[in-house]
Amino acid sequence: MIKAAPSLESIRSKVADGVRLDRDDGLFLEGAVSLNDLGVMANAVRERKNGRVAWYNVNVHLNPTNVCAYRCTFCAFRADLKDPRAYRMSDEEILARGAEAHARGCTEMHIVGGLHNKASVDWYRHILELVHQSYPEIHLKAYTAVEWDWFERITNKPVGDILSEFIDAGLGSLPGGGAEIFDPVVRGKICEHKADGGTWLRVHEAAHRLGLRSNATMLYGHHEGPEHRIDHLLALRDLQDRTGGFQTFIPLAFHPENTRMSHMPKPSSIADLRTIAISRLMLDNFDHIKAYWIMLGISTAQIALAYGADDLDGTVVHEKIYHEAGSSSPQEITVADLRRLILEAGREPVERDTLYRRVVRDPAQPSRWTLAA
Ligand code: V47
Ligand code: SF4
Repeated sequence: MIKAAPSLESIRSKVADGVRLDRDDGLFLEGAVSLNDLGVMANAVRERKNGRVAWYNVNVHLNPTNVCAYRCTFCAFRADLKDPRAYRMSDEEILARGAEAHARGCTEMHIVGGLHNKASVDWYRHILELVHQSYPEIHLKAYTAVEWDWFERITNKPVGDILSEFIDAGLGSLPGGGAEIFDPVVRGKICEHKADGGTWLRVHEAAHRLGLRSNATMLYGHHEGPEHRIDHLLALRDLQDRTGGFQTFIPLAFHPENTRMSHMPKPSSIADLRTIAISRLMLDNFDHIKAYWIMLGISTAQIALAYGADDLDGTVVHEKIYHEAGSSSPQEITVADLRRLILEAGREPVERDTLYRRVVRDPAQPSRWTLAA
């Protein structure tokens, strides 16, 4: 039987009935559907999955080093070993960051950085041990698939074994970074030597098989086209069908400033909202879509809560990767501001931990928290 070409009506009825969209539907959404129509459909899916809730968390970032053996053309964060900007944090500095996170009542520390040419895997594991032993209540969401692949390359051990050793040191889950765009030709233009798309997926699969949850990302607004974005989403959806280990998807808009692609424009808010809505529609087996306010800017992130997103990420103290690339978002946001932004968007703010469990704060002492029963 010849398959009918997609139309807005056919996609609307699939979305209403909870029927999975296919690649042709995705390409149709990309090329022929208005932002308003995308938003209405994505919002329906978002409300089906998360009701009125918009999630946020209280977290801090730790980028232990900016020295990196790779040279991704989109990266403003990395430095060569001898660059005056190069740094590698000492144990004292890392522990001070843990103490600060504890004092602020953070439930999560997000740890990612460069692939330091002179650091051993032991150092990366030691960072987790340091923080975990002093502050075991803080969930460590650590190291992207690119870093795990690097650890595999420098130790010659299978990633499953390395992950198990790091779980013993305090690893709680994996962040979604390093996915960029899986298409090999586009990937070759922006990050030629680092882990390829198949490796990124293999690392996350290994993590899921060990019981770890992880996140997924997609970097858009550079050399990729609609077909690369749709194929990227489909590859994530396939893995999620097999493992169920992904928690949230985070579309990441390319920030050109201070990068080797600084001649390119930054994606518009329209492109941001379209990407969020299409992601929500294609990733039917993901519970959450995150509008990362640091990357989108606060206003677009707030509007994204009506275009498929149900999560704003968190207070994000000490973020470096986007601020080096010209993000004009503030360095951090207070919980009161996050809650106000969410309420203003007509949503119900709910604090979560990394694993999307509800967090309850002591009103008299907000840095004290427990998980809801
Ligand atoms: O992998 C780097 C991206 C990622 C630029 O898992 C850039 O909860 C745009 O993955 N312009 C790291 N993007 C950040 C990341 C992340 C962020 C928030 C939450 C989570 C999570 C994960 O940032 C990199 C790369 O894709 N990136 N430089 C840039 N100039
Ligand atoms: Fe290194 Fe990551 Fe920057 Fe690529 S994106 S150069 S792997 S720090």
